[in-house]
Amino acid sequence: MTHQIQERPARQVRLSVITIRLSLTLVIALFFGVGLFKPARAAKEASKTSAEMAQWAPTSGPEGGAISALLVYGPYLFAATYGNGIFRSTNNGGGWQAVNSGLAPLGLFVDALATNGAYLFAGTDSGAFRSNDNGQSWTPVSAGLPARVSVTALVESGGNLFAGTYGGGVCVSTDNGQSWAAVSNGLSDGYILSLAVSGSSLFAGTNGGGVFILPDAAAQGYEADVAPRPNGSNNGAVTITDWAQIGRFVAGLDTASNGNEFQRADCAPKDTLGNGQITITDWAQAGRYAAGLDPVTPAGGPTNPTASVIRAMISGEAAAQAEAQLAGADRARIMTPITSPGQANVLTIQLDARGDENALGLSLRFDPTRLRFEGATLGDKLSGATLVINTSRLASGRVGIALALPAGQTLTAGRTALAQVRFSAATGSLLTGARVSFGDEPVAREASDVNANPVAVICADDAAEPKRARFRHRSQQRSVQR
Ligand SMILES: [Ca+2]
Repeated sequence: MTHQIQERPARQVRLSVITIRLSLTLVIALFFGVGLFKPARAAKEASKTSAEMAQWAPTSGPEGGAISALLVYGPYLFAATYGNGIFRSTNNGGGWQAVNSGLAPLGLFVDALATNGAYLFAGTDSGAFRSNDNGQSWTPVSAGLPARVSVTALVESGGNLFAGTYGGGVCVSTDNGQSWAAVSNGLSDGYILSLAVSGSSLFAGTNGGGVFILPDAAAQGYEADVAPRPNGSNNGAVTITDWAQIGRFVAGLDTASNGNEFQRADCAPKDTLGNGQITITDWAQAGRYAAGLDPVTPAGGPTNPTASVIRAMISGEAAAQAEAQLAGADRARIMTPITSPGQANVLTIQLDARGDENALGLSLRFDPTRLRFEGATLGDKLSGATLVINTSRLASGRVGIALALPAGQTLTAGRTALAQVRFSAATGSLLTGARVSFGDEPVAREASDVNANPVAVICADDAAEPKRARFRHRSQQRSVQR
């Protein structure tokens, strides 16, 4: 945030402006009101009954003083007041009920109302409040908001919630108010009175500084800045904890929320700020940001997994299998049969490395009624690498493996043992004829080069009784988008 948070000017100033504006409005209304009832005009309108003419009518209240905001939500009409909290009507204002449970006593000075999904939000002189029961009860959600400033405006854009504050600029929440982060770079007036959304743009009306535009409101934060979840540190620093968190997304141990978190996590390819898929290359790219090999970049790119990428994964897998069959040579063979149940057996995953690989991901499939996964360790020559195992799918015979060298480092060209995976025989089973093959769930097969570009690999695994499962590069890179 570039501006200083200043002490708030006296509220009275603002109220007196409102008072003047109201009285002007009254004068204008009176002036035109007189005109409306000129005889000539009345004759022109004679065919319309008075009920058909546009005409205001009072509702039954609420008896709450200055109404600062109105919101329609489902069957409810909400009226926020400055001093008496929030009123709700279920019959278009025929009756009003105060709904201030949790709001009183601090949050009764309400400036703004907004919704996002099933949540209602109120901006008050004492921070932000949230309700998930149609206003029946409210809880404060101000973590990360500047202290002692009013929330004067609230809008939703792309699933993110934006709060305008009086003296603290604009803040964004990507988790429905659980946490907030400042998004005020370039905002030279931090006294916000109004917010509006148009397409992907966010507009902020300030107290004297004019109207500011944030062109891509969905793009909050920085590429690969994902820790701490869900907003990242949002300060332009991408560190090893961000890299580790992206490793967890890649390995399927955590799932990035659609929207801004996905946008930041999907950071490769770098040139397009992502491709709608969080894979090994994203991990490698996050490593490059964390190591300072690439300058930290404002977030952008896809906000959701894209269907075309899912198709590409399927066709990529089928293509790799077909090509592996043609190539013939690099079939995997089944592990050494184990004759005594309970004794572990080691499967080595090998890669015929080109020498520019930085990170790899893959999954193994096995018959859980015959094999039990016991663990995996890095290959002997990869002691500096990080190995992440996803064991959440063992019951369905799947285990995910992701490994990465430190950013900027590569495998040595030639045949490399990536990992040793230990299996034992499931209870009452022998291993003879048991098979292990490559898969894409929970971790998609992909290798990343040192610059976070995908590297094509063939996973050859179909033959019976493999001793080693092998990764082998195809001669040319396969495009991720097919
Ligand atoms: Ca990506």
